[in-house]
Amino acid sequence: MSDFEKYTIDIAAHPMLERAKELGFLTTFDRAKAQEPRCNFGNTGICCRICIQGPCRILPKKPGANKGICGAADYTIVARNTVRLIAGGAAAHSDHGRHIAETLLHVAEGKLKDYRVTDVDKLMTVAQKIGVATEGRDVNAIARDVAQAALDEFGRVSEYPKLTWITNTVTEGRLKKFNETTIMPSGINLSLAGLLHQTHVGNDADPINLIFTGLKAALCDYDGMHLATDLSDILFGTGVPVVTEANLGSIKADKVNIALHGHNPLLSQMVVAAAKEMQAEAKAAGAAGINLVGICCTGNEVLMREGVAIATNFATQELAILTGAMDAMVVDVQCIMPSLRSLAECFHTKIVTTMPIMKIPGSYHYAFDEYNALDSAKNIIRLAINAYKERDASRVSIPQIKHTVVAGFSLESLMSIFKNINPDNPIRVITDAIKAGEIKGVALFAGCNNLKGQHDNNHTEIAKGLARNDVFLVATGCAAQAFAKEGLLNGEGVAKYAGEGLKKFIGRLNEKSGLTADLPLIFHMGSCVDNSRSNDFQTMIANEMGVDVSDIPYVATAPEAMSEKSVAIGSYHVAMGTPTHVGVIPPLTGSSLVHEVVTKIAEDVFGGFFIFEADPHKAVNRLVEVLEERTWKLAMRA
Ligand code: CUV
Repeated sequence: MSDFEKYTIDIAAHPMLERAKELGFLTTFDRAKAQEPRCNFGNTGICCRICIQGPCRILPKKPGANKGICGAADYTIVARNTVRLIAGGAAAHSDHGRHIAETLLHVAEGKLKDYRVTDVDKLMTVAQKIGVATEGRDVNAIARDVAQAALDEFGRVSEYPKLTWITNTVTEGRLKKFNETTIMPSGINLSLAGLLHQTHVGNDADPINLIFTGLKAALCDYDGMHLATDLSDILFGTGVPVVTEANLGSIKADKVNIALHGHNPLLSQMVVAAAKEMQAEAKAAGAAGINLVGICCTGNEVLMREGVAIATNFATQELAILTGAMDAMVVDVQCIMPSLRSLAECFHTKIVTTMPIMKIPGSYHYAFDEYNALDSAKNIIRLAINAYKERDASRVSIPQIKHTVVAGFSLESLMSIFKNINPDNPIRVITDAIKAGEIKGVALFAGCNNLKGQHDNNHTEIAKGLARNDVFLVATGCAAQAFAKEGLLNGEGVAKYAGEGLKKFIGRLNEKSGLTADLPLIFHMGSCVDNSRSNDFQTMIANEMGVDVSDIPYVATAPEAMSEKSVAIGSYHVAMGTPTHVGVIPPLTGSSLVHEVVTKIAEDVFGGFFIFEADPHKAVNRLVEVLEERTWKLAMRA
């Protein structure tokens, strides 16, 4: 096996890594290797850098050094470090949500000419869900109240009322649990600032108290994600099934290629709209047109709503530039490697940053102006068209590898497929299949890439293993993109990898789906914030079964978790009662106490717990075991 094959299972990546080597450019794969061996203190979470007397690291056997200078024990340090990761993730997701909410408010106030309420049905559903009056009211008035309710989630400083998007979306059982355990937040900013205060030097030393605060922050993550999903649907439409393609082969040699990368759909949606209008300009420059491709969650957002192809996922973002055919890469926030800019120097590619909180020295910054959003997008496309004119055709080398993708499964679109089978009670399509033993339950695949393992391998191996075991699979984020690139998001994926029960189940859906394409092995639900769609799915299943979410056979897995956001997502899933697998050993093994709490004791309190298992095959066995145990318990209750 060549080094490149060891790095990633994605065969489109191999020739690009070869190319990087020829150019002398060290990719993220090389940089990951260069970081080995990792510092054991950092790797196990017992390096404390919270005050500048430090860093302190724990040497268990050295008298005096078995605690930090302040006396903090391993469990305090590990707990503080972990909950600070959660705060970072929750801040990122919720700030993204806040940005969308502000835009919706400005739309409702008639201040923005380029945005509008696209999905009025969704607006009504969300308004009713959170208690905003709709009867006889104008769309903009409702939108304003919904947007204001979302913005109120951030600045509230009193302990009541509690966060609206949690209160109105989870099961009664969860609500009771969150209140009893005092992890129910009222204000997002309040909770996150409170966490930073609590973890300051000389503050809370109690790991359990810290973990509970961490879970409170994780619920803020859930709230911010959920409102981001809802409000994005209202502004841009709720995803419906689309057929598109994925992998580097979706980059076109004869077109102006623009990659949309990051997380926030506010600008990328405008780029999609502008591209439709500007095909002629691209043709005048000698290209066959404009080709948009997505990377990371912005890519997932425009895939769901516009059918934009996926170029690649997080770990291989640099490789899109190495094709020599990428004219511009437009980035907004989160998961954007600073290395893109120096790599772009080797080609004609323009890296365009667009948000005030995400700049890269040396790249182009086109400040995104929501008041002139379409013009902002057009200017960026013009930059790409000009870059195309500088492209050196002799340096273009696009791996001709891509797969058909059937995606766009918002919960609404999934339910409308279920509705074709059971018009009166669509959710029973899945609960009946679980009760009949046709499928073993549901697994959500979420999260990133992490080069501590072979890129995309954990994602695909675990998915294939669970599919063989008749688990219904939904996915978001870079996990969904890994599946797309590997050809699992289409009917062939079902034929190759589904067990008999799952095959039958999806076959039944196919018969009545009304779609021209066969349904995929794994249902792509969108970006990371769209994990909230999966949470709503869980809630619906639990309510239909008459139990709490902590009782249903529904698991989550982040096979290649990387970001702070993934820590926040995983943590709130545990609070939601979900057994949550992480395929990378996170930095908390330095405290056996914290490790025990999150992998075992959490189950007694919340019903959910973490499973840390780097081996994909062992992970499959463990997840199937958990699903079978829950199904068995449910059958006992019946
Ligand atoms: Ni938000 S957070 S690497 S792009 S999924 Fe991809 Fe998804 Fe993780 Fe980032």
